[in-house]
Amino acid sequence: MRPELRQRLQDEVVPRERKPQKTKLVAHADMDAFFASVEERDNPALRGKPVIVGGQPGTRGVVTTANYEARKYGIHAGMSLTKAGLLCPNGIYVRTHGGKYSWVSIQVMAIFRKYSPSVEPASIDEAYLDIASCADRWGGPGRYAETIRREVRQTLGVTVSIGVGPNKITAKIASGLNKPDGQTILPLDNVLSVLGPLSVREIPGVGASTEEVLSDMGIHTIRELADCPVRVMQNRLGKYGEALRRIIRGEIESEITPLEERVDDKSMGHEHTFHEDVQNRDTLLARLLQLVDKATRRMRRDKYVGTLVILKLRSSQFRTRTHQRQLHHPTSDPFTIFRVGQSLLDEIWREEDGSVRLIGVSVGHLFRPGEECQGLQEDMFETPKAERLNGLFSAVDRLRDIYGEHVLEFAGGMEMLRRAGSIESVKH
Ligand code: TTP
Ligand code: MG
Repeated sequence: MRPELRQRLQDEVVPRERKPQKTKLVAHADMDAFFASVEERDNPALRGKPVIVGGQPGTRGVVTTANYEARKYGIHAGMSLTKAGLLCPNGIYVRTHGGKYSWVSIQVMAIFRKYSPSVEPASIDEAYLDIASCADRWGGPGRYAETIRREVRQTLGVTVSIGVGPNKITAKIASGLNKPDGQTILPLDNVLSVLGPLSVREIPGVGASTEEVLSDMGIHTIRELADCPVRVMQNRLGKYGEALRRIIRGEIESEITPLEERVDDKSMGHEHTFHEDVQNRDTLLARLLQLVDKATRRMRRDKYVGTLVILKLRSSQFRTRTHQRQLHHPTSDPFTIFRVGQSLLDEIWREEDGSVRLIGVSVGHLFRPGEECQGLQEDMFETPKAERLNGLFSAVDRLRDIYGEHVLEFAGGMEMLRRAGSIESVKH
């Protein structure tokens, strides 16, 4: 986060308890079609039309978000602008205005802080609020959520959906059930009455491979997962499986870590100045991969995950540009971070822009995941894959401890260098 933004944010923050606290009641608030809603707010001519944020169709780059109108055409975040253009040729395509969304995000978080002693921003447009001690003051969680939603709508002209549950995961599922501009309050004594019929894929962190393991076990719905005997769960999915089952039954409390208590802006990153300025995308990507590898190695060592990727480029004329993206889930996975770095690079640089003197990448908003979320963020429930990758990374880290950093390089990076014909240019 830029220092001035952080300062503005901290100015809004009332001094509060320093220790992360466990809470029995969590609200998850997530803005609706966030970037697109801000664009619609600022240009009423867009309202009611399919709005796609990211850039012009046919250009390199991806959709960052689409409003609900555009989603009817099958457009979603991450889709290439070329494909979006084919699916919805009459859509309104707007470029991404990152600074504007960051400012709205700061204002939204400031509203949340008026309503909770402990607010944990989870990405640019979502936060967890500890509401155990304050919901009753507003007449219970339902009224409480309505009050916050009204204030956000009236003050900022955009809408937010809210879910309330006994922990972060259940609250996050709930916030998605009545989107856009809705709310869902899970009954604390029986969360399964609402969550039970949903597919296990609705659980944040459960991806295709965990779904496959669960499906093998005859488990498709959240209720079937919750009803599965602990032993069976432990056998198939280890401690993650056991935690998953308990969380979904509402048996595990969450820790809410306010921004000011995160290690946050002590981001971890690396940069490299080329011996000769570089104008080849593959060479830049190969170097990016190595830098990501180094940064994530430090993150793994110190057990950090982060939610912000920042790419820095300096041109041969010493013009420096940085570009950043909030991630959806905290991660230290080099492949995810590299992919985001790559798309940032593609958004701000073209070969015809000239040569690059320096490239850097860092991961910000660092924190150590709380106990209950360990393994639940990102795709950690992709256990077979995650365990394999974790095993692989720790073996690689050990070899590097012994033989030095360059004993092993990512094959992808080597391949890109070969393609670029510049394998020599990055020798250390
Ligand atoms: P989301 O909360 O996932 O999406 P959303 O707010 O657009 O829509 P909704 O919550 O109603 O489903 O993401 C928040 C913002 O983050 C989104 O508006 C744009 C940005 N974003 C990206 O830049 N890239 C991505 O791949 C995604 C998923 C989101
Ligand atoms: Mg959102």
